[in-house]
Amino acid sequence: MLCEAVCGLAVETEGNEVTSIRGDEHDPFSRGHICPKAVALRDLHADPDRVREPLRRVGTSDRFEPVSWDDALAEATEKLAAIQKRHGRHAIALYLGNPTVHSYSALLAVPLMAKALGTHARFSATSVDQLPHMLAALEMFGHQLLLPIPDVDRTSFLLVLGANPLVSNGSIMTAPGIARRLEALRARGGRLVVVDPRRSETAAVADEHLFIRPGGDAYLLLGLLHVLFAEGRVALGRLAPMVDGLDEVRALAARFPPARVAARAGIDAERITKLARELAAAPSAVCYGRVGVCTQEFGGLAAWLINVLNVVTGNLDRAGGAMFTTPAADLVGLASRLGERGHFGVWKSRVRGLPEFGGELPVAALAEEIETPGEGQIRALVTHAGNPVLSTPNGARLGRVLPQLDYMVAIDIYRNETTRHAHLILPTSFGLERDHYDLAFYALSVRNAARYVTPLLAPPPGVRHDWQVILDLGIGLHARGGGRRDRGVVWMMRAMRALGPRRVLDLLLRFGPHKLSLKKLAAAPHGVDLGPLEERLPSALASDGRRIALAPPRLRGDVKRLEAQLDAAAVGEGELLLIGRRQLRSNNSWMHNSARLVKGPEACTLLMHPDDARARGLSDGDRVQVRSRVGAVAVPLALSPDIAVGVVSLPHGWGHAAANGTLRVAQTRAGASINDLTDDQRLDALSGNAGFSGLPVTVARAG
Ligand SMILES: Nc1nc2c(c(=O)[nH]1)N[C@H]1C(S)=C(S)[C@@H](COP(=O)(O)OP(=O)(O)OC[C@H]3O[C@@H](n4cnc5c(=O)[nH]c(N)nc54)[C@H](O)[C@@H]3O)O[C@H]1N2
Ligand SMILES: Nc1nc2c(c(=O)[nH]1)N[C@H]1C(S)=C(S)[C@@H](COP(=O)(O)OP(=O)(O)OC[C@H]3O[C@@H](n4cnc5c(=O)[nH]c(N)nc54)[C@H](O)[C@@H]3O)O[C@H]1N2
Ligand SMILES: [Mo]
Repeated sequence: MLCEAVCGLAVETEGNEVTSIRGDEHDPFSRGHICPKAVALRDLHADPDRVREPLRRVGTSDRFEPVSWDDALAEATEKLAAIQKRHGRHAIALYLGNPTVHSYSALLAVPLMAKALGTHARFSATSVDQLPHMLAALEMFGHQLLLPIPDVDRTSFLLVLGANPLVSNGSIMTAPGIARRLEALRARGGRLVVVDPRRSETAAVADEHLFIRPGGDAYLLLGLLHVLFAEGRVALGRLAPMVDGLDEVRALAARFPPARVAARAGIDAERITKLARELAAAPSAVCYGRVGVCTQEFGGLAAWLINVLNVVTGNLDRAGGAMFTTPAADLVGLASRLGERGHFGVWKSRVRGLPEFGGELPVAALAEEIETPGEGQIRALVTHAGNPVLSTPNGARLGRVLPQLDYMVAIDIYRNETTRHAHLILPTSFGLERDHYDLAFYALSVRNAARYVTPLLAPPPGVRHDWQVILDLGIGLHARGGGRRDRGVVWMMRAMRALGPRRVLDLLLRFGPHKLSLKKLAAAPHGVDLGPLEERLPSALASDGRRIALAPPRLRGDVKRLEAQLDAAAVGEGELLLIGRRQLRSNNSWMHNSARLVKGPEACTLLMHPDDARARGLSDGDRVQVRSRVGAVAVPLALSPDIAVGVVSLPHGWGHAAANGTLRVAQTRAGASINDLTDDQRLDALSGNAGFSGLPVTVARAG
């Protein structure tokens, strides 16, 4: 519902109120696991600050007034159609936030609406998150969503780069109760090694933690590959006949001996060599990388090289390695069969020429596309379940330019830092108020599993379901002459509006690999276990000839950029490198209005190593100003030996001071937004993904 771990919940209700939320011990997959975010579902359901009826801005003021759904939808579709008729289809931008992926019905409705809208100005949280993984999958396996999942339950060696599953609960690794799974790994004699610039909660329970310099992962990975090739430890096993490009990778890796990359990675050459040997010697091993390797300047390279490492150690598609799922509702399999694999760079953004990926442009380009006049300028914006002012690089700039839009519609449950700029807020049901199936996350899961739940609570009377609002916008826009003339899409939107996405889900399950149905799932309300991951190659590959491209030219070509930085001076005088930090009682930007989650000591603090503090004459608890090229924020300092020297860390999703009266709990715990510091010009130049990690900043006592 709001988390990739898909934990089963045991919820008790009285009338339309939740009286208790616990972990569901009968769920075969999550076995009772739960975290504080799930318990907070009840706070959000009952939150008096939630938007419970459509709101329309009064003139140009900051005030909103209630408006009927009919009037709201008529206004929105008229205005949007008029803008498209006058300025062209691409004058409307669409931004899809992270919770879109957590609702199967929104996930099914959105692509239709996006198609009907027919704009190239599509954006989403993908380009501040997993885009590099998707690019690597597209280039190597032929489909952007063929993402290999670490088989944590069977591996004997888990190498984690840039992920903190003990706090995040696992990402692109749906693994409820991950702490238990990691304990089991170690109990059966396996090893857990975590590579992170901070001794994270996960690093703290690992056999070994290696501090890495932010952005150093691609260097480390090339060093590991160098050793494997140089020492003849490459063993593709049964993958050998499916793999192209091994020689190219060998030639590349030859240029990066550990001694050459060690300083840049911040890890000793001997340790790199030893790590490569350990990986090769383990009965099974898997390298797993997540947000920390994606949101950096070499995210695409790191994501690619992680897959390469798993292939050349023979660990792709083998038990205990990195495997592909067999989901009960297999959207990727279906899309592959229909020839829809994803694409990259087919068009470019107008101002900076950044590449589209899967039909979306990097969100780092959104503000400049609104701000820069000329043909193709963005005039209107529709957001669904997104808060880009707090979640995208240089979000402050976006916050400044949103008021320049001719029109903005936000489909959201809150009036927050982003949606407050809308002309119209369309509120939706949430969480326990709708039926639920984890369409996206069972495809990214460490075991094959399935569970469907019916709604437990009635939504507030003034809201509609996300999918209804999304489809009504698409259908209405089309009726008013906006969007793209595409009868097929309009027909599909009308059919889904009439029959409901539930029917589509049922069909996906029936025709899926496990031949399930909603009826079968209804008989198993705690969910069904469909067994461990299975070998799926080569049949699951979507590439021509079902081959694995180990060295796609685009990825290989980016190594030049990495090499060019190898010897460049990395850090300026007095500068520190900023990284992020996820927190257990926080979920990106939008759960801070739950008193249960935000109580306790201030969470939005800057972590710094005591040596760096001493050098600046700073002490624990000082209020400091953190400054980057684009902005400055003031936050309290927290000293800790757990962060690497030269690195500082600030969590994201905070900065609620602007939510004047509309998020009454969050504003008392406002904090500051790290994305007032992150730079919209600092990207992974290959993929267009945000380059949050390793941002140069200076820190001084706040004046
Ligand atoms: N409680 C909670 N859970 C969440 C979320 C949340 O906000 N709160 N968000 C959800 C979402 S949307 C996602 S995508 C997932 C993310 O899931 P994860 O990726 O597991 O979560 P992060 O905590 O961001 O982990 C990234 C780690 O990378 C490290 N890091 C930073 N820079 C570098 C680098 O250059 N190299 C390396 N090797 N490491 C680096 C950071 O210190 C951090 O420990 O979490 C999800 N779960
Ligand atoms: N510096 C830095 N920035 C980051 C990250 C980082 O690690 N560091 N992490 C990035 C990552 S991984 C992600 S995924 C993005 C997230 O970026 P976004 O998706 O833009 O932001 P969220 O904070 O998830 O905001 C979700 C919005 O959806 C609304 N919402 C919640 N549930 C529903 C629902 O059911 N229906 C509707 N209609 N609305 C709903 C909330 O009110 C909120 O406005 O942030 C990214 N930003
Ligand atoms: Mo994310």
